[in-house]
Amino acid sequence: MSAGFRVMGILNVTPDSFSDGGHYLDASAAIEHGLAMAADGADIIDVGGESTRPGSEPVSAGEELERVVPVIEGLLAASAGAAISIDTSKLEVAAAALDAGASFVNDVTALRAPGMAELVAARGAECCLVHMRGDPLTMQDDPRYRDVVGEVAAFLREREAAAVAAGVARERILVDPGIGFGKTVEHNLELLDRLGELEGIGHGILIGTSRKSFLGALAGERKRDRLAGTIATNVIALLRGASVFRVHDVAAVRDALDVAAATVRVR
Ligand code: PMM
Repeated sequence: MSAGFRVMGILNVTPDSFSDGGHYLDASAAIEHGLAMAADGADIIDVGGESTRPGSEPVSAGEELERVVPVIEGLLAASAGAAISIDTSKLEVAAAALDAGASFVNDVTALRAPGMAELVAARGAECCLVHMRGDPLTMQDDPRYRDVVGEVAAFLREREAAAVAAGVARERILVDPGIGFGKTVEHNLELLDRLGELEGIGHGILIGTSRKSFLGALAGERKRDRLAGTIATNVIALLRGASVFRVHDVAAVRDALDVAAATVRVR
């Protein structure tokens, strides 16, 4: 896949994930779904054992490990053909996932757990630094910013500097504005529209809009699924410079991005 961008398929192995309703709690069903996403064109499979949706409660490291490790092992044993990412903010979960063969740490707390940045550095893993205001339990309680893009960029620059200071190679770092993580509908839209301003940080940009509630809010009375809004926002993110797209609906988004990328390449 030389399209210049990568699609990251979401594999939430949690009982409370709003998107899969807990269908993938059974490891073999999760592995099957991951393989299907790889066949649909996912370059990376993002395995997560703790929900980070607004209002969700934390789970123990032991519980998270039990959910994700068999799935990572199963995907690699089946030669999924996609890189494996671990979506966690816990050091021991990231370490066990890397031991099992993951090569990417997707941490919505931007490597703030003690030892996390050092672990990513020591293993030579790729990582994503995500902006989140507060924590998942409280992040949607009246979020306010003076300048959402400026504040998100400043946070990401600070976390990037901490990661580099801990020894993470610059080219292994992606940044992500954290759509929905302590943001109103307007904040999310402004971050998407001004996404190009984050290019100044000097890293690839990862974007996660897939099926998020702001898309439902914009659709108002029309209670359809959020796929059309997911595609629209990912295409806009591509045009604004994003290079990794974290989505549930891999085939549809991959097709849309391939067409959009081919179109702008012609210019
Ligand atoms: N969103 C969720 C979880 N992990 N990781 C990154 N890097 N960016 C995101 O926007 C992001 C994430 C929450 O969505 P989900 O419950 O559908 O996984």
